[in-house]
Amino acid sequence: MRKRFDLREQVGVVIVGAGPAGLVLGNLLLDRRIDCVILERRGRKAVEGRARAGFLAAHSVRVLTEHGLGTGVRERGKRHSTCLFRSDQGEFTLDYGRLGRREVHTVHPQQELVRDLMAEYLRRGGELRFGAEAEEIHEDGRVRVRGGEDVRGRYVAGCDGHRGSARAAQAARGVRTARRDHRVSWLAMLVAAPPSLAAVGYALHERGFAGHMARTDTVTRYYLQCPRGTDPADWSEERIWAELATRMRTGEFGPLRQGAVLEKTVVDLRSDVLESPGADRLWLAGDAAGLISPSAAKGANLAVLQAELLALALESALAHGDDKGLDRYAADCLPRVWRAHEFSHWMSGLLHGPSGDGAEARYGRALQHARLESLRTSRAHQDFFAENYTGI
Ligand code: RFL
Repeated sequence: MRKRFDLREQVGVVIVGAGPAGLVLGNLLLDRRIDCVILERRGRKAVEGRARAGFLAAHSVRVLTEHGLGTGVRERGKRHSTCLFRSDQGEFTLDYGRLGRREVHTVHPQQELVRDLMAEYLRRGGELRFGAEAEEIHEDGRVRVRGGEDVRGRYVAGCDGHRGSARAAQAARGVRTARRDHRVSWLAMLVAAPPSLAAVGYALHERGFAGHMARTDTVTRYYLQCPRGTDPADWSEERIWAELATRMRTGEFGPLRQGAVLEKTVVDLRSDVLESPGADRLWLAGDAAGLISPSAAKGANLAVLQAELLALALESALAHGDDKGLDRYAADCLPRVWRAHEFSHWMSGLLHGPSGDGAEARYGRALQHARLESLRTSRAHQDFFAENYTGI
């Protein structure tokens, strides 16, 4: 029988949120025999069905594999090592697996990763409460659960995303946030069709960016840059495919494999980083500690990195009474977080040119093309791209 914690009792770590950050952390803590409980505000079906990321960096795969969490990624994940750029100058492919550090991505949809992690966490005897929304996190490690009893932890790990209660608690302590609104939005779609390209596709067009990313043999993600405030309902399937065809220049490079649009949401590209990812009893990881725009596919990978670092620090504190790891947590993760943000910002500049016909817009678009041309022709630039594209 699995142990059910009496939620009034103090546990080692109360983890708020069962996304990639919370589930990796929970598994790593159980591996180190640190007791924990995960509180998740949604139901299991909703958590397991939330399609978001898909590209796992080599570092993430290493962490999963080293901790016995890599079976799904190994068995169902697909190696990915090329990307393709299209513009009015033609197209070119970068075989980034042969550039930079020669690292590749593994494509494994986030909802499958979450399912794998959840199954393993429960198999290891972990306690996971669905429908348990943390309303407030107190300085003494008490977490108030909506409609339920308080839970108390020696430590609380805020892994509840960028709109969760951990952020609110940090803000109440006066922790500041650095943020950037990239002033760009994407219509993000999941389509019931096999990938149309063997590579990640980035299309630069005067009408805006379009992207293509493999997910599985039968599902592909597409992106269309759209104005802020766009209502997805205004985008019929017909309009989506016509716009994708224009921006991906199918007349020149061949058709896309079409299928039903399973999901369409608008994502506003925004980034932020909390200047401190925790103190005392409350420590944050993943989107709770910083949100990164999806332009370079880094968010889930940063979540895995931070969960790994936080698990080590919490183990030292709880098993050995040594707080040095927690004291160092910010210094260990923030430089890597900022490097990912810098690259993501660089990528955003590459993918999104300004619209309009004014002098500033024309200048901005010319810079965008110069950057693309440098990437096409300069080996040094390609190595920079590859190292940062796959690196965490
Ligand atoms: P998550 O995944 O948001 O999980 C947080 C969990 O906390 C729960 N929760 C609460 N539970 C209890 N009490 C509360 N008060 C709570 N408030 C929230 C939520 O229900 C949820 O289950 O955060 P986490 O774990 O930090 O993981 C972050 C990643 O999900 C995110 O960064 C990525 O999805 C970003 N991202 C990508 N990242 C990549 O590394 N590679 C990609 O290819 C990639 N593609 C993407 C993306 C994000 C996208 N969107 C939708 C923004 C593509 C898209 C379109």
